[in-house]
Amino acid sequence: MPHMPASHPIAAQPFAYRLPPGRTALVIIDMQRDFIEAGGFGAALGNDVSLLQSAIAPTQALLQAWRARGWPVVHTRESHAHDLHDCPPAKRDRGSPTLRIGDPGPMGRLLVRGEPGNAIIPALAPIAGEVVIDKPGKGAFYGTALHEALQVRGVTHLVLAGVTTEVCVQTTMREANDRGYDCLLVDEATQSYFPEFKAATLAMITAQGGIVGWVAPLAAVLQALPPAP
Ligand code: TIU
Repeated sequence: MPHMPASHPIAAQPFAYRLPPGRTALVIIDMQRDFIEAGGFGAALGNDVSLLQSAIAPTQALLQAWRARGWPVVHTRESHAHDLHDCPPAKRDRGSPTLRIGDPGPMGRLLVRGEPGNAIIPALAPIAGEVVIDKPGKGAFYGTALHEALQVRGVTHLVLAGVTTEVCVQTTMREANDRGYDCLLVDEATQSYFPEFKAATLAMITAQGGIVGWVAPLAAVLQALPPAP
């Protein structure tokens, strides 16, 4: 890792977050067509997917900042194998969606790896050198090699973005916190189909002295980064 100037503390809740340059991964959770566009899994569950649009530009800003500094970037996709062997009946059979995981929809089979709808949205598409994790669960550590991928890169801190705040983002953040990562969630870069659930999640994360981690606005993060080389 080339020498990096120190970053300033980020004005975060519940207190300042210090980010080690080069050892902090940006983790973008499930910014997939399946959740953000019409005809995907999120819509099949009965949600208004337009609510997630506002997270795209702030996540792009973080992605640009990380790429400019050569810092590690991780993208995750909630996805299942073609034969659904990694989708337990408890997940596929839950509730009464209009289409279930694996059913054919307008963007291909819902939440199935390699289908058009399972791709990350073009605005945030991964580039060479970035880690892409296919995850069968809501948390990005369950059933994946994410922890190992972070360890070999010397990552100790995670800055999180993505959707949805109270489901895959919060589950991943809790898994990461238990594994010893210091985690910061960027307010504008995450979104939920339920605004009240997003607000409650941010409050839960930062309560009790940061029991799960930190939350900060985008501007506070960008302002605190050392200049790009
Ligand atoms: N339904 C919902 O809010 N979320 C998910 O099913 N997955 C993710 O959060 N990615």
